[in-house]
Amino acid sequence: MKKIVVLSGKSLLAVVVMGGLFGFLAYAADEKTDAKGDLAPLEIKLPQPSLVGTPLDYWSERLEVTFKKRPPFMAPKGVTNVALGKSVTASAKPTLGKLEMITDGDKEAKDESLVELPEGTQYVQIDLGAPHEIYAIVVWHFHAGERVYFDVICRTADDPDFTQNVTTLYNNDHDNTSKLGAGTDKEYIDNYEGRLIDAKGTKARYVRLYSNGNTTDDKNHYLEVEVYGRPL
Ligand SMILES: [Ca+2]
Ligand SMILES: [Ca+2]
Repeated sequence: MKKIVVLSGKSLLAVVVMGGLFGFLAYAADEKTDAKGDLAPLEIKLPQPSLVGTPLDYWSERLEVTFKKRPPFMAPKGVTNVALGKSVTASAKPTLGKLEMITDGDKEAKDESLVELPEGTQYVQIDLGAPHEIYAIVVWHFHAGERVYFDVICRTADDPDFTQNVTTLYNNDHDNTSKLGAGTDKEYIDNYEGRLIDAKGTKARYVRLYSNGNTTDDKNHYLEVEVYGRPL
């Protein structure tokens, strides 16, 4: 025998309310899709890959080894390299090159493009000139030959002394050599693609990048740092 379900007034009301709720959820999901639609792959101008150099004689269980190209990085449309031409300071005077070369757009693996800082934990700091919403930071240390730079740490802040709103975006100093806290990010081999650090829309004016020597020598090097973002 077939059962006939008769909805009472109350049940009908519940059905209507539930229907409305599902409709709202579907609408909210659509909104998310729309927000995603405003993303575009970052256009990062890459330097020439370097084919000469000494192969790496280094291994660590924390070393990331990949033979794949970096997949496109999605960021809101209209985001550009806001570090280009911005002023750079550092923890020490360069022993090669000038600090302004870190934001001059040249990232070719040539000696004349290289900025070198002395041995030990050193940092370079970029002043974006105003608070920005930051989506990605790309750093090229030196990619002529294979090198791993040690204790790579990337932080952002609202003030030049890094006391206000300090955010750590990358830290592969697993044993806290640089006394900024131990990090769990991977070590990696520098190459022509640079290292892209996901900044997840962090709001800041200053970007600081630390390192502590590399597998070839004890010095610290930079060809270029790019900061993809937009003014707040
Ligand atoms: Ca440069
Ligand atoms: Ca360390």
